[in-house]
Amino acid sequence: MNIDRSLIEKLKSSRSVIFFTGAGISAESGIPTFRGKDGIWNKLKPEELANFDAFIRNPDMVWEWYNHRKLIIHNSQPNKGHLTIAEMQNHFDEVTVITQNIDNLHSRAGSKNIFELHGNIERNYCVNCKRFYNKELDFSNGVPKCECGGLIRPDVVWFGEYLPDDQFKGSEKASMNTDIFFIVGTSAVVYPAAGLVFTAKQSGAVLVEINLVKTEISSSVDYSFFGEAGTILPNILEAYESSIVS
Ligand code: BV8
Ligand code: ZN
Repeated sequence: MNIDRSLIEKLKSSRSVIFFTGAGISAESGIPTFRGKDGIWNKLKPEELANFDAFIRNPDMVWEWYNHRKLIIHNSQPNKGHLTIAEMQNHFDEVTVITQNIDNLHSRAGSKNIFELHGNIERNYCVNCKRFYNKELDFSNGVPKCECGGLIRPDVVWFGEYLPDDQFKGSEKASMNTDIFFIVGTSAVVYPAAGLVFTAKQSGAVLVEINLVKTEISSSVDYSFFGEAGTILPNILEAYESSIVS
C-alpha cells in the first residue's frame, strides 16, 4: 500500500499525535460496531437501552445487554490496530488516544495516555450515592444494589448525559495542541465527541481518516485511507519507520 510521502514527511516533523477512535477499531477484535451492517443499533435502538430512563424503567434488560457486551469484550483481544497505536508511543513525544469505546482495548494494548469520552464497561457505580463497585458484580439476586439501597449502573455515558468533564476538557485541550489527528473507525455522528475533529482542524492539525467507507467528516480531512484499521495503521507505521532509517 502506498502511503503519501507528504504524510510521512509530516509524521517525521511531528511531536504530538492523537488517535480519535470509535467502534470500527475494535471490529477486527470481534466486537460488533453500532451502525455497521451487523451493528447492534440495527437490532436495538440506542434510546431504548443506552439512556437513564430506560435503565430505571427496566434495569434487568439494560444490565442483560451490558453483561452480554462485557462477555464479548472479555473474550476478545486488542488487534493490530490497537497494538500499532500503542507502538506509536515509541516514535513520538506525545501520543494521545481519545476513544468513544467503553471496551478497554486501547489500555489492554499498552496505550498509556487515554481519554475515555463515554466511560468504561469495567467500572460501575451507585446511581444514588455514586460509590464505585469495580469488582465483578453478583447478579444472583437480580440487579445488584449498593449498601445505600441504590441501583448500581455501568460507568458509561448514556444519551442525554454529559461526558465526564475531566475526560472531555482533557480531550479538547489535547486536540488544540496536536500536529496530526487520526480519526479511526468512527461514523462521527455522536456529539460532542465528533466535534473534536473540528477543534483539531481549527487548531491547524493535519487530519487523517481511516475507515472502510466515507463518513460525515470525510470532506474535512487532509488524508483518507479506506480499508481496515488493523491493516492500514501498521502500513503507515512501516512506511514511517522505513523513511527514518533510509
Ligand atoms: C450529551 C456509551 C449533553 C454507551 C455512547 C448535537 C447534534 C445532534 C445530536 C446531539 C448533539 N449534541 C447532543 C446530541 C445528542 C446525542 C447525539 O449525539 N445523538 C446522535 C445519535 C445524533 N449526544 C448525547 O446524548 C451525548 N450527551 O449531548 O449531553 C446533553 C445533556 C442533556 C440534554 C441534551 C444534551 C452523549 C452521547 C454518548 C452516548 N454513549 N456510548 C454504550 O456504548 O453503550 S455513544 C456510542 O455510539 C459510542 O460510544 C459511539 O460514540 C457511538 C457509535 O459511533 P462509532 O463508535 O463511530 O460506531 P459506528 O458503528 O457508528 O461506526 C463505526 C465506524 O467504523 C463506521 O464508520 C464503519 O465504517 C467503521 N469501521 C468498521 N469496521 C472497521 C471500520 N473502520 C476501520 N477498520 C475497520 N475494521
Ligand atoms: Zn449507594
